Amino acid sequence: MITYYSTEHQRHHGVELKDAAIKPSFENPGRADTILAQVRQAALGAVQPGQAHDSSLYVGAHSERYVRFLQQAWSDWTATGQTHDALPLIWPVRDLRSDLEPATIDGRLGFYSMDAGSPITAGTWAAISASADLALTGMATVQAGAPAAFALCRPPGHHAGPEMMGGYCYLNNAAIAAQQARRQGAQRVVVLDVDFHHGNGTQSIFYGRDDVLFVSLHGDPVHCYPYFSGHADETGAGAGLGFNFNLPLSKGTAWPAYQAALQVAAQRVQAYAPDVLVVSLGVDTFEHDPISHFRLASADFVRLGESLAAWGLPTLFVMEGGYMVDDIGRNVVNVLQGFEGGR
Ligand code: OKP
Ligand code: ZN
Repeated sequence: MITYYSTEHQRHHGVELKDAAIKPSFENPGRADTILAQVRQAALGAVQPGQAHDSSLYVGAHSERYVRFLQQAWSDWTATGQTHDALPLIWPVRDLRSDLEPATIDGRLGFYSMDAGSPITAGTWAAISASADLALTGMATVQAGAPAAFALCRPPGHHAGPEMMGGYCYLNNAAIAAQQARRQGAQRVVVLDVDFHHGNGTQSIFYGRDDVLFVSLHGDPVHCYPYFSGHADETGAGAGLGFNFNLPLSKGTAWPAYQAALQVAAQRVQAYAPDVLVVSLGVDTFEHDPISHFRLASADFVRLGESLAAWGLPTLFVMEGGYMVDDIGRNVVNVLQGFEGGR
């Protein structure tokens, strides 16, 4: 299968707050580079650049004003005389006003985020727009008839909601691709999220809709980030009721329980009869991931790919998380090769 990759991701290298200190983020450029190296070494297929798309195609998954905020945030920030990475430090929780968009960048950073995990840096817009464009390019390839494509997106996207960044995510690459599939004629789209963390952003974007089914396997939010979404009783709202399916799993989940949950997901997806599948592919379910708590072994990722192939759907893989940099390339390639072998 074709891998879509852009060097623009290297322009985004931010910080995060960890252990009461500002440190280089776990979400670093080496992640995409090591995945690319393994894709090449495994001869998975061609590696191609993405096509540039107009940012209006990000609207639908996101609001217009949020996309504008992202595009202008760094210049708004430097206009205040600051040159270090911008992080939000205040949020409009419960009793505070969340109906007014602040005029200042300090207020806007909090207004448009859910945590301090997504710094705005000089190269953030270049990287996130290129990342979203890879997902759009991959979707075009799948809609043109390819059985599968891999968008090697970085930064990831599944925590980004209609109007918020967070958890290393800014533009929701998978949701943008799903929305584009609908624009281009797909009637029903499934987004399956296998990242360790709940894809709260994707859930939120499609929560009121029945044309995109969101299915997620993830660490139970009782114990795992993002803590405030991902419970099984979040099943959709309004027209979307019944079209959001969360499968929270305990810390320590290994392949047997994971496979069982995947079978439950498969049944729901089959009943929905989608035209296309978008897989939010996080490999932070790996047993040695430094920030996650499942126990999948490298060989299990082959089985994951084989299982997904059995669904028999045109499939776009969109890269999400995975932080054990030495192993994520192999684990990603295992999924993709398992998928190709299982077809
Ligand atoms: C992004 B993705 C928990 C710290 C959590 C943010 C994690 C974002 C994960 N100790 N920090 O879903 O892989
Ligand atoms: Zn994750």
